[in-house]
Order: sequence, then C-alpha cells, then structure tokens
Amino acid sequence: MTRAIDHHPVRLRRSVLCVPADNARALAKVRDLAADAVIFDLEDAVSPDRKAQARKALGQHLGANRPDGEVIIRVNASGSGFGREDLTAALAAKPDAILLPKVESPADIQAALDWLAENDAPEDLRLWAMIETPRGVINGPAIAETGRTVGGRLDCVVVGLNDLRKETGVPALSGRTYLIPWLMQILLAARGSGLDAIDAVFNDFRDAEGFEAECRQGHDMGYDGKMLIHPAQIDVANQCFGIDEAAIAEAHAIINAFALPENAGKGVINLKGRMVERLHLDQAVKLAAKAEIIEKRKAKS
Ligand code: 1VU
Repeated sequence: MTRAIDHHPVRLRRSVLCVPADNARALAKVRDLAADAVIFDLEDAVSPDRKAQARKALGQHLGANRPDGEVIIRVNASGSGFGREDLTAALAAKPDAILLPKVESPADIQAALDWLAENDAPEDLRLWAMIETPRGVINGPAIAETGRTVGGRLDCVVVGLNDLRKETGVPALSGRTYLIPWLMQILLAARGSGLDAIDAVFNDFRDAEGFEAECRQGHDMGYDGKMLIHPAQIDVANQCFGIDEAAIAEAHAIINAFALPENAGKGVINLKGRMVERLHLDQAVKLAAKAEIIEKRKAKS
C-alpha cells in the first residue's frame, strides 16, 4: 500500500506570498522576492468591479514574468458568479496550482476536478484548498481524502483564519488560544492524506515580533509554512520554517547509518546510544531533500 507520506514529491513552502492580481506595483516586485511560492489572488483582494481587469493583468504578467518558485492562482468560489471565468483565466496562465477558497465539502473538490477534466487541464496541475469556514474544518478529513484519492491533484491545504474568526465569533487574541484546536484538526486532516499544510496570514504586517512568534507557533504545530501578505514577512517565515544545520547533520547521520551494510534490512538501529527506526529514516530523507532545495535556491540568488 502507498503510504500517505509518499503521495507527492517534497516541495519547499516556507513562505507563500499573496499578491492581489490587479496590483501592478506589487506584481512588478514578485520576481525579486525570496518567497517559496506566490499566490496570485483573484478572490478577496480584488474588488468585484475589477475581476475582469485582474484576470487580464495576471495573464499578461505571468506570460512575461513568471517567478522561480511555485505559482498558484486563487480563484473565486463557484457560487460567487466569478468562479468559471477565473478558472478559465487560471488554466490559460499555466500555474503550478489553483487554490480553491472556502472549501466546505468533498463536493467542492469534486466540482473543480470535474471542470479541470472537462477542460483538458494538464495532468501535473495541482489543487490547493483553503479551509476557512466552520463546515470546512468539520469536513477537513473528508475534503483532504477526496482530494488525495480522486484524481490525486490536491496536495496542499491552507488555513484561513480571518473568515473562520468572522463566522465563529472567536476574537483575534494573541497566541490564538481558542483557535489552536482547529489549527491542529486541519493539520491532522492534511497529514492523514499526505498533504502539505500552510498556516494562516498574520494581518498586522508592521508587528515583526508578533509575526515571528506566530511563525514559530505554526512551525511547532507541524505546519510547512505560512501564508503571507507583505514582502516584509518573507525572510522571517523562511527562517522560522527553515531547517537548521544541526537538523541537516542529524538527517545525514541517520541516512548514512541505514546505508551501512551491517544495517541492511534492519528496522531499528542504535545510533550513538539512541534508538532510530525506519520512520526516522523517512523523516530524514524528506528533510534532506528540503535542505537540498534551500541550498539550490540560495546558490541561484
Ligand atoms: O514601494 P512600492 O510601492 O513599489 O511597493 C510597495 C508595495 O507595492 C509592495 N507590496 C507588495 N509586493 C508584493 N506582494 C505583496 N503582497 C505586497 N504588499 C506590498 O511593497 C512596497 C511596500 O508596501 P507598503 O508597506 O507601502 O504596503 P502597501 O500599503 O502598499 O500594501 C499593504 C497591503 C496590505 C494592502 C498589501 O501588502 C497587500 O495587498 N497584501 C496582500 C493582500 C492579499 O493578497 N490579501 C488576500 C489574501 S489574505 C487572505 O485571504 C486571508 C485568508
């Protein structure tokens, strides 16, 4: 049986920057920024009367200035009246993934998968899903599993807390005390289906200290990275969700130890007085692969 962890290749998603698709000054900056992934937004950041203009600007921009990292386009929900035209524009712009907002049930994923199949979307086009409503959190495991098993396009879940706070009445307290159970529920749903998970935006982009604390919290909860709204947040997110030298050395020690002839076929070994199992080898391989991508990216910049 294929294990969930093996479902998708390792990708670097420490910093996932949102850029309103109709903001020419912001679009012009993107290629010079060190974000691992960029979400070009056609949804909440674009007012209803500018949707058509935003689709056109985005198509032109990506045709000439595609950033090095992953390119994701967030479309409007199907019930909004903008969804189909957004999907058509997104497909034409050839992103790596399309981000579906306010996903509340497996049917939302299925509808997008059906549309992509009917419109001959390339096989490697992926879907990301935002979980940002109470029903989305409740149905998280079914949403993640549908995305994994049906068509296999879904590989990342993004938490949206602004809408979730609005719909539940939970205030924006520092430390996110009363939101932690839902953040962990979403993380578990994603991981149960082998998906990446991205933590929610931090709105107060001038509060560097508060942002760093929230990045550390997201990292410690197991998230792969953070959705960002401003370039000033990129370096801190890359740092907090990055991999330190000690962790890389440890990963290589585990990989090397399991590669020794005397450890061939062993499920568990003694590494300098510590029990190391094959599950640690899986983690070490994934971490080393991410570290390699970070090094390659550093060498290019
Ligand atoms: O100096 P310049 O004018 O050339 O550049 C400005 C500004 O254009 C640029 N900048 C950005 N560049 C790329 N991506 C961005 N997201 C971005 N934000 C700003 O940086 C220079 C300095 O900007 P600033 O400090 O003067 O800030 P502004 O007043 O220009 O912009 C602040 C906001 C918050 C409006 C802007 O950062 C923004 O629009 N962010 C993204 C908002 C967004 O995408 N929201 C939807 C996703 S969040 C969500 O849905 C929650 C679930």
